[in-house]
Amino acid sequence: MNNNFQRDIDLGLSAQNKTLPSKYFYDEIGDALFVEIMKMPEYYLTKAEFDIFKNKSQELIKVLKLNPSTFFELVELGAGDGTKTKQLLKALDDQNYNFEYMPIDISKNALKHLKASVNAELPTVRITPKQGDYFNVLADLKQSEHPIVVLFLGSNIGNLPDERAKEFIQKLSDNLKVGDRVLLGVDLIKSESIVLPAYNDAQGITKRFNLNLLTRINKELDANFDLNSFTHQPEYIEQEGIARSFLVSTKDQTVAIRSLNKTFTFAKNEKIQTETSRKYNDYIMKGILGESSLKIIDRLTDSQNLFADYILENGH
Ligand code: AVJ
Repeated sequence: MNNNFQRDIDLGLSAQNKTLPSKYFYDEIGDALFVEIMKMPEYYLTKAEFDIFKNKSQELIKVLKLNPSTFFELVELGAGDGTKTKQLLKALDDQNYNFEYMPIDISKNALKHLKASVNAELPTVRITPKQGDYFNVLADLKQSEHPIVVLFLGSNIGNLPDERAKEFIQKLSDNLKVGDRVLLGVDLIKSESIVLPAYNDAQGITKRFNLNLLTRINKELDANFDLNSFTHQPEYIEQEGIARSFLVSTKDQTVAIRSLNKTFTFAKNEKIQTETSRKYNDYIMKGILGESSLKIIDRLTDSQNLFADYILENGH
């Protein structure tokens, strides 16, 4: 990881338009800050998807075409804290559906915490965490004849540029059998007045989350970024439906990254892009599904129409 980290930071900061990959937000501090972001009143995404899972669990079960007597694997990509998923697990468990819940994550620690909380709250739900790469675990599961329902929630796919998202969908469908289903949660395109505050909460948690990337580079690559000389700047273009986060240099400055034996110069007002958060509509979703065999069979939204859970089925 550290070698990749070092290489990716070097590449991103050496480019004409500087970038840093958003996947590196999530060290221990970043994980905790993201939990705080989800509690911010401006961050509507988590609340909206929770609304669907809490108030439309019966509809979810229906559109996923689940059968109480046919065993299935409920696979979740990314462990999270399970707040949303537990609503669905509870509804399935109450109605005696025959299934096993299988969260997949790279982090052993995240899986350990999730298993403990599911065991405590829903002791009759079978949970088998799988540590590893999403696609390796799915490739293993493809060997079994049980139907699979994949959950990929939280608009996590939105961090991928459209071309990468398309590749992700293609790989996902390659690792599923005919008839397997996917529940893909995405944020919907809406006005700037709602989206921008979600990435610029009044308490400044998102700002700390963004700046933590520089703290992480300082710690792990022995660098000397001055956190007071960069500001957090989110932008959103409603016509394209993409929110982007930047760190902006507030002055002409030079930063040394000792583990790279290099210095990087930043002009006053120069931007480093740290994140892309794509928003969707049916047209964009269809474009991303592209030539893959995953097809939209339904879509549920929250009561305010902020967020959508697309139900996809894998064809031939
Ligand atoms: C977890 C990728 C869905 O893009 O909204 C939250 C991460 N970044 N605030 C998003 C995030 C800044 C989030 N996702």
